[in-house]
Amino acid sequence: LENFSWDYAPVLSDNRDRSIQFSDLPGFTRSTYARDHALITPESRVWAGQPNWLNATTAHLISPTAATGANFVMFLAKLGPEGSAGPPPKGIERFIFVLDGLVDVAVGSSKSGEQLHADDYAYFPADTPHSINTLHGAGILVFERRYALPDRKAAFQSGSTQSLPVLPCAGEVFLLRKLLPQTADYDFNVHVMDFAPGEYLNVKEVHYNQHGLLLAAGQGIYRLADQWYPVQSGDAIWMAPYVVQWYAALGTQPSRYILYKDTTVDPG
Ligand code: UGY
Ligand code: MN
Repeated sequence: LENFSWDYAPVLSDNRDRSIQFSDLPGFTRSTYARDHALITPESRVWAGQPNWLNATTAHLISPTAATGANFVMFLAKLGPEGSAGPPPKGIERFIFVLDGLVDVAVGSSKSGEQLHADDYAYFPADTPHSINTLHGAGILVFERRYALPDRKAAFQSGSTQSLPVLPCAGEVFLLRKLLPQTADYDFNVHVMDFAPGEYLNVKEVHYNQHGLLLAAGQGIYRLADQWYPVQSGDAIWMAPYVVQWYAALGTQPSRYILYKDTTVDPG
């Protein structure tokens, strides 16, 4: 170190450069898992291969461990060229949302199916053989859970987020789209919620449903229980039943989040 040239310039900088990556600080992360909520930020993701997934890795963010009591699994999957997903376990339904690349999905033994782009989604009912492949690579968000409605029947669904209608939501200013049918055949839904900078949830929500959230764009403050977390795109959030939840979109870009919500839990 005797001849090291010390640079004192950063000491006087006000750290307002938005390119500063706090996640690069040794030992620093915004990630936290609490009793009734969690924030899982990109620097905490651990990628691993999964049985029967080919040329693919997944980063599991939420799963029904004893610690969380979650009733669903949420993970990101990166598929390399000619990558494909393995089947979910027996009794498990699956929802995918394409974040990047092109994904070919097909149901049953059919070889030709549909090609999904970023912003498109597909839902595969439990015990429905299907394929999820990519030729050149893709990134997807996946929700899975045990189908809880033995007397009902859910059907394969697919579509593009943008082509869905914006639904009325009394007292709220965000734009809401629901990606699955709002019928008693589905035990969860996936909401896409868009906020302009400065917009926020009117209701400081407390409810019996669970959530898994991926902030797909933007920045803001998420309140969970009695904590206020600065959040940005790429962050994932787990919300247990009855956790206090509230969001304010900030910064210069619109916020969009993709939200799992169980719909047929018995509130009693
Ligand atoms: O539908 C919902 O429960 C949704 N508004 N919750 C949320 O954004 N945290
Ligand atoms: Mn909610």
